[in-house]
Order: sequence, then C-alpha cells, then structure tokens
Amino acid sequence: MKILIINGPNLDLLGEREPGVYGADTYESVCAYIREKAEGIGIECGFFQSNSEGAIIDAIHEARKTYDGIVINAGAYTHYSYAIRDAISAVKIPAVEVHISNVHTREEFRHRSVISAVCRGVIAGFGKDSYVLALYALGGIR
Ligand code: CA2
Repeated sequence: MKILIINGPNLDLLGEREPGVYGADTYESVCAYIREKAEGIGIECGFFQSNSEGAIIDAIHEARKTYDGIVINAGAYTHYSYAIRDAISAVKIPAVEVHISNVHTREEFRHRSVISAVCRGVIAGFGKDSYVLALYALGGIR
C-alpha cells in the first residue's frame, strides 16, 4: 500500500517555534519517524509539503494516479480552503485529516474544518503520532 503524506503551510518550520504546541521535532525528523513506523506495517510513504494552496491541490490530483490514500495536514487551510476540500472530494482515493495539536482545545477558528466532511476520518492531538494513527486507519480500509 502506498500513502502520500501531505503537509500544508508553515509545517516546514516544525521544531523552530511553539514546541509546546507542535513538539520539538523538525519537519524532516517527523517524516523520518513516520516512514519508519510505516515500514513496520508494510506501508510505503511519499511526502509532500507546500505553503501554497494550488501546489497542495496539484499534489492531491497527482496522488490519485500512484497512491492508495492520502494523509493530509492542511495546516490553516483546513479551516477555510474550499478548493482543497473540492480536490479531496474529486479524487476517489481515501483521505484522512490529521492535526498535530488538539485543535478543539485551541482558538475558536481552529474548531472548524471545511475538509473533514470529505475525509474518511479525522485524527488530532497526538503529535507526530497523529500521522501514524492515520496510516493504521488507512491500512484497515479495503
Ligand atoms: O495542529 C495542527 O497540525 C495544525 O494543522 C497546524 C497548523 C494550524 O494552523 C492548524 O490550526 C492546526 C499550523 C502549523 C503551524 O506550524 C508551525 C510550525 C512551527 C512553528 C509555528 C507553527
């Protein structure tokens, strides 16, 4: 099984600021951690990060050709990007929405996701393990 892990805006800065919210690991070390855990359950991962909405949409479109599923942390786009929502909806492969932090304990604007309704499920609040839990979830979808 091949899964694409998509990360949105500012997640390339992981480990540089707000370690209390997002952890102390860098983006690269989080990817290495996810890859290692994925290999343990027989999943091959690709990784994509962009700060641009259009590039994320292009990655979702491309994923449908070579991947079996998507794990997406759309960053702040989660809360307002109908274009990313439409892209997830347009591709037939399943997507799981993830967040490192528990968005529901934070500011009101983070409580709303416009992409949840087109994802198979949502995992939030488990740090870098949110991504790993999403891989387990996708591994169980047949
Ligand atoms: O908790 C998450 O994973 C979020 O998707 C992260 C987004 C935020 O806008 C969402 O509401 C919740 C933002 C990521 C910002 O990443 C930073 C990385 C390093 C330093 C500061 C922010």
